[in-house]
Amino acid sequence: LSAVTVIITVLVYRMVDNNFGLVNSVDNNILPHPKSLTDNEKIDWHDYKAIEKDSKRVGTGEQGAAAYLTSLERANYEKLFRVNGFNAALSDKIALDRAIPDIRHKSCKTKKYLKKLPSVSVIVPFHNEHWTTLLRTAVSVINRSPAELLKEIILVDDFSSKEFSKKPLDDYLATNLPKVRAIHLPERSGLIRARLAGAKAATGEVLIFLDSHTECNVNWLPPLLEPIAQDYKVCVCPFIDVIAFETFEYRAQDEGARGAFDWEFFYKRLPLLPEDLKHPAEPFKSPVMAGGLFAISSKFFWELGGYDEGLDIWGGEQYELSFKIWQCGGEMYDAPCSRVGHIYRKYAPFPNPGKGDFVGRNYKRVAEVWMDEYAQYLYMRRPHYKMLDPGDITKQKALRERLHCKPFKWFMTEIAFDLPLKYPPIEPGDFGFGEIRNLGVPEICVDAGFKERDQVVGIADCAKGTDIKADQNFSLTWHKDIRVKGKTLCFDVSDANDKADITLYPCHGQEGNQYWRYDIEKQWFLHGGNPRCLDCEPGAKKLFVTTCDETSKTQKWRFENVNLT
Ligand code: UD2
Ligand code: MN
Repeated sequence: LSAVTVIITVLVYRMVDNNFGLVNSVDNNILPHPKSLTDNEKIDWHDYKAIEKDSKRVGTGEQGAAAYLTSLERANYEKLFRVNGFNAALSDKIALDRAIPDIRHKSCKTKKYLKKLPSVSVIVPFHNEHWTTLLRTAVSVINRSPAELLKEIILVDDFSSKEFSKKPLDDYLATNLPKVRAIHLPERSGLIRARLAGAKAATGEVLIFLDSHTECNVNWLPPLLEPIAQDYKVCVCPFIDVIAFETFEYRAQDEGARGAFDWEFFYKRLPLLPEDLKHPAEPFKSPVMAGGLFAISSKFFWELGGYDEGLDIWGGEQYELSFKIWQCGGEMYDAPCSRVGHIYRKYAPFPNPGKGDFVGRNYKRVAEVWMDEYAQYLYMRRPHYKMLDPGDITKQKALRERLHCKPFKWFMTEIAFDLPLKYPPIEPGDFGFGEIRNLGVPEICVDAGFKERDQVVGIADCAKGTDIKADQNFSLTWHKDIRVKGKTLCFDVSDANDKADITLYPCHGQEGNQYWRYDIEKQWFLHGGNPRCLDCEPGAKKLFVTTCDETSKTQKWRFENVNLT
């Protein structure tokens, strides 16, 4: 009898183990009954010895401070900057195990997490990554992860041409970083298939993907793992901090936001919801991930078919996986207590490997498989996508069918419900457009003078739409900015002093310095939240904003066409 009990117990434990101890694989929407009290036990995972040691470090770039090269050291600067898109010469001066500031919300510092957490494989694809930024990524993972949770780090070399990427790297890892190994792909495969190769080789219960120029911060791992331990169909992203490409200074990008996109598929961010703000240390739902840094159970990743293998080189995979997760029964969260720094490069230094518009093809694959009728909004802005051949997508469509994934409309209404307010699929018409004519002085109009970025806008004689030497056609768009017709340059005022200039600057659509309104009754163009009025001095040929004055005649402007609806 007791032998039978032992066998059953072993079986039960094995089954439970495969689900990370806590997951009920039959119905993941119902939290499992705790096996025993100890399963829900939470502990303080902080490594106080390491924190103490880090706090004492001094030197170049230590504690995440901005660092600089001396004039002698700048010899290498240009060359290394050009091939990396960041200050790689400076990286070489900074310790691989430098300390970075713990900028988590204060309530993260006392937060406890489940004692029983799944094991982890960290996967880092890289193509021609610089030696020290690549190794710093690995070292920060090792030094800031509990050893018992970290199974391995797999660096997937996507056919790099820098010679140290092969044998010197393997040798270095074998001698210095035994938990880290490299896989060398025999041809350029792109970051998506590189991640897939890493995921196939991984043995951990949870896969964590990182870019090859990142630094993990204090106690980054438990906040990523706990939600997955509770439900294997949850994907968790850390907060992505900024490592400045020039100085390697470490700082927050903001206080958190929900991931989104616009209809050209640029990654965008939506504000947190009121309930998210109430619990600053708790994970909150995010519609899409930034792409590079996230944790997902290996089980769920492969249930979702991993990534679409047809996605080439770079781009689109963040949307594919995010849509798939949400539409096919999973959830995605951002965990504020997990922070990882990332070098946002100044520019991508890799030449196109002769593959044409691979980003366009990737986007089209994602749109065709996952976005249903919403795909048209992408094609409206990029009409040439209609002609692009996305290749064979039958496998992806079959997967969507087999997993009974929900329609994109569900994703848009339930998860990304506030996205269309900020990024409307169909852009509303302009509030007004045409000539902006002064009512205080006859025949004076606003004139952009064919100026470019960072140049000041002025006034000129009104051209009445005929003079090709005039640049007097403007629109007040639904973004509440004033655009020069035919350009994506906006009227921008950054000076708080009186009679501040109006400068042309690329439109950002975020109001602020580019926020304008037209008051039809007063005939004022109002700038900013603390409004000032558009005004001019015809003698000095100057256009500016100043305190609004009901008695001023030069503050009155007639806008040629105003949309009254
Ligand atoms: C962002 C993501 C990135 C990825 C990308 C869209 C973050 C912080 N970064 O752009 O992870 O989702 O959007 O695809 O969210 N790589 C290869 N082979 C290649 C090209 C790149 O292995 O052919 C590696 C590269 O070394 C790096 C990673 O892929 O480790 C991401 O590339 P990136 O850093 O150029 O992308 P990024 O951060 O601009
Ligand atoms: Mn990156």
